[in-house]
Amino acid sequence: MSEEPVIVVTRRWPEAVQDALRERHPGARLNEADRPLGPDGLRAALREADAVLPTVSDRLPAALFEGGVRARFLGNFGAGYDHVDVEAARRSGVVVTNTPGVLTESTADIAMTLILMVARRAGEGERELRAGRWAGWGPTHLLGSEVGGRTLGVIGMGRIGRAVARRAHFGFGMPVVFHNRSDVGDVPGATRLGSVEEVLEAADFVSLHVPGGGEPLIDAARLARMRPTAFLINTARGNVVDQDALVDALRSGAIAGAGLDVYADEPCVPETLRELDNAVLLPHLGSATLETRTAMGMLVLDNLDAFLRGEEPPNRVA
Ligand code: 8YV
Repeated sequence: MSEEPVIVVTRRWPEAVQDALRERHPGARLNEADRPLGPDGLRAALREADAVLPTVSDRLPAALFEGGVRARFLGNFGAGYDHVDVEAARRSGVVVTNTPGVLTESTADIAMTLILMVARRAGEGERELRAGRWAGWGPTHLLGSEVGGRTLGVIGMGRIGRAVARRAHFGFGMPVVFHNRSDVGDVPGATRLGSVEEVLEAADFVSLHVPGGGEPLIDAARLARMRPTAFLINTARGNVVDQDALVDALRSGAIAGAGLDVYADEPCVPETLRELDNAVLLPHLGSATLETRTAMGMLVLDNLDAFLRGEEPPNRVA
């Protein structure tokens, strides 16, 4: 690309990344106000810019690519990209990249946070105390479940699944069972089972680490395979779980609780879920550390610059 490319960043990024982008591409359009562009703004960005750098908060369905776009590069700030119709992007000649690897540890930490919070009723306790409802220590006050020694079931043994398994097994002495569609070789401290159902039946905590998109992997029938004392942890994507079926399972006591960081239609979280005390609900914090978000942004820039130099970007997904 001989002339200075038009680059649109859809959200505000950590300062160090914005500084690096300004240095490399002084004309880049940043979004200091951090107001999501929305469908019209994204449609316009795809038509005005050579490179658009979106996040999970930007939906890019096929309709936005219809009629042709100017953009040749979509550098997603995030590992998951089910908010982008990558087939439509490919058909329009747009290269898509993501940011895997750099958010593994922070996302695994949030999965462990949810495991501990939901088992030990930490959210309930905090709400009680802050509301001035705590009447003092009691032998039967807010009794939770032990975590150490309980079985963790991991569905999707990629980078993040492994990082959670490592924490759980070596940090908390938890036996780990897992399911992965393809063979992933040996995972220290973990046993591979033949199906999702076997993991659901065996685990005290089920942690999901699969990509989003398509039909929910965990539907009513699969929730029914879990133990009534078990907890479901989701740091992957909201659409991996049938959210209404989950509400039913939490209400009826079919499962003991859930720890969620992601939702089907973010940032909407239905009242039916918010009113449940046995659900711990975080606002998509998986990768939310300054270190990780900075590393994610730098990886977006590396992919962008490789593309602009005419090289294959390191994290191309389409
Ligand atoms: C990111 C995530 O913060 O990377 C992912 O897939 O879910 C998050 O941790 C988000 O995607 C930013 O776009």
